[in-house]
Amino acid sequence: MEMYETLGKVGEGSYGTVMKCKHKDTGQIVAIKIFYEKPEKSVNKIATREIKFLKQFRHENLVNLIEVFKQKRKIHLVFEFIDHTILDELQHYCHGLESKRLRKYLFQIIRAVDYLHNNNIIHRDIKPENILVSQSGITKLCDFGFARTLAGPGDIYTDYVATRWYRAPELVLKDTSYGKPVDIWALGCMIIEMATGNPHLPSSSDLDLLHRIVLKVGNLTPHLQSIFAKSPIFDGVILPQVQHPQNARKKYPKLNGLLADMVHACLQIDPAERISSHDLLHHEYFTRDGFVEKFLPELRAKLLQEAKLNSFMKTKDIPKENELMREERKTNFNNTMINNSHFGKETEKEKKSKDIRIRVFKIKGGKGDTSELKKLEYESVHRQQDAIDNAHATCLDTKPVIIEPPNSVNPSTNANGMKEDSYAGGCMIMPPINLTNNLMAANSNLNIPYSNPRLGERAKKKQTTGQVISNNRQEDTGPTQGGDDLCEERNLKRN
Ligand code: 38R
Repeated sequence: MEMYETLGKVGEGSYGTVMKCKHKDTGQIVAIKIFYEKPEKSVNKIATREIKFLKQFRHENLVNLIEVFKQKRKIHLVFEFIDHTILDELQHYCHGLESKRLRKYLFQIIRAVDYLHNNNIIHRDIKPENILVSQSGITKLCDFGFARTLAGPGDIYTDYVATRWYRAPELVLKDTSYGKPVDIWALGCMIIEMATGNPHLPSSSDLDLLHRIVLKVGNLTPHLQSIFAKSPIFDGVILPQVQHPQNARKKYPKLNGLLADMVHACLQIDPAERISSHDLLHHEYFTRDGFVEKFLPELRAKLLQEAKLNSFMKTKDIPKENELMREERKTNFNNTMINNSHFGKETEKEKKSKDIRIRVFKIKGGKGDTSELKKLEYESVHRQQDAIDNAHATCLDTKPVIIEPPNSVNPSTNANGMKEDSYAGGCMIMPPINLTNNLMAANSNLNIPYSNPRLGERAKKKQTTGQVISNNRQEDTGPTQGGDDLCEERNLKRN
C-alpha cells in the first residue's frame, strides 16, 4: 500500500472497501479492493473465490486484476480503475440511457455474461453497480465474489444471497438446482432499469419481491408454487393469481419493441424457458441494421485506444499525466471517443508496462486463509497486449486464458512456494473477474414500503473523488418512494 497514494473511497460493502489510488512510481490509477479482516471465514472465502476466478478468466468486458497482496492481514486486490458504473449513469440520466448507448452497453454486458456461461460460470450478482463503464464506453463486469462454477448433476449450491431486486424466483425460493438462468433474470431486470431509469422489482423483503414478481412478471410455475407452499418462511401466505398480457410489447410498453421482446425472453418465471446468453447476443435487437458488424470494429478500436492510453499513463516520464487526469474528470459521462492518434508509436518501455503482475507477498500470521494466495505464485508472465490481441481476433467467442504454473522451481521461494520478499517477483498476467455481496435476511411482509436505497447512496456520494459510495440497495433507508418520482427526487438532491 506504500506504493500507492490514496485518492479516495469509491465503494463500500460487506466485503470491505474499494479505494481509488495512484501508483507513486508509474502514476497508474487503480481501484484497490481491501477486504475486511474478519475472524469469520466468509470474507476470506469471498476474496479467495474472487481471486480464483480472476486468475482463470480474461475477457475485455471483464474487469482486469493487476495484483494481489496482503498487508496488515487484509487481502488487497488491485484492479484497473474504470471511470464509473452503470448505477452512476442511471443517477445522471434518470429517465434511462439513450437508445444507441444502451444497445452498445448491453451488447458488451451480454458478451461478458456469454463468456462466463460458455465457461460454466454463473456470476450470481449482475446489477448496475457491478457494471463499470470507461470514458470511451467500454463496459466491464466486475465483482466475482459470488461467481461459481456450475454444479454437476446432484451437486447442491451452498446458500448465498445476491442483491434482492435482481434475484430470480428460483433463488428467492431457494430451489437448489438453479443455474445460468439466474444471470439472465438479473439481466432482464437490469435492462428495464437501464432503459427506463427505474428499477423493475425494487423490494424490501423476499416476500415483497415474490409479490412484485407475480404482479409484474408472471405467476409461479407449479414447481416453484410447491416450494413456496412448503416453505415455513412463507407459512400461511397466498400469492395472487394474475392475468398478464401474452404480448411482450403490451407487457413492457415503455420499451422499444425489440427490447421488450428481449426483456420478455429474459424474464420468464420458468428458468428453463429463459433465453440463453448466446441467443441474446444473436437477438434481432442487436442484429438489426448491421449493428454488430459496425460496432465490433468500433469496440476493437476503443479497446486498443484504451490499452494505449493506459500504457501512456503508466509511463512516468511522459509529461503531465495530471492533465490527462483532469481531462478524464472533465469528460466524465461524456462518453466521447478518445482520440489517440497523437500518441505515436509505443516504446518498448511502454509495451512492458502493460504486463500485469500479481505480486505475491509473504503472508505472516494469517491462518487458513492463504492457500489460494499461495497458489498465485509461479505464474508465468504474459503480455496483456497479447490477450487484447487474442481477444480481438476471436471477438465474439473469446476463450479463457488459464494460467498454468511453469514446471521450473524458482529458487527464491520457500517450502510453501511463497516468495520470501514482497515484490520479489512471482509475476503473472491476470485476467478479469468479479462478484458481489449482499446478505440480507428475508423476512418480511408485503406492506413494508419499498424505499429507494439509491437516495441514501446519493446522499453519501459527492461529486469530488474520494467519497463514500454505498452500493447496498437492499437497505431500507428512507421514506417510501414511487417509481417515477425517483428521478425528480434524485435531481432535487443533486441540485
Ligand atoms: C469505479 C468507479 C466508480 N465507482 N468503481 C472493480 C474495481 C474497480 C472499480 N475498478 N474500477 C472501478 N471504478 C473492485 C466504483 N464503485 C464500485 C464499483 C464496483 C465499488 C464497488 C464495486 C464492487 C472491482 C466490487 C474495484 N468489487
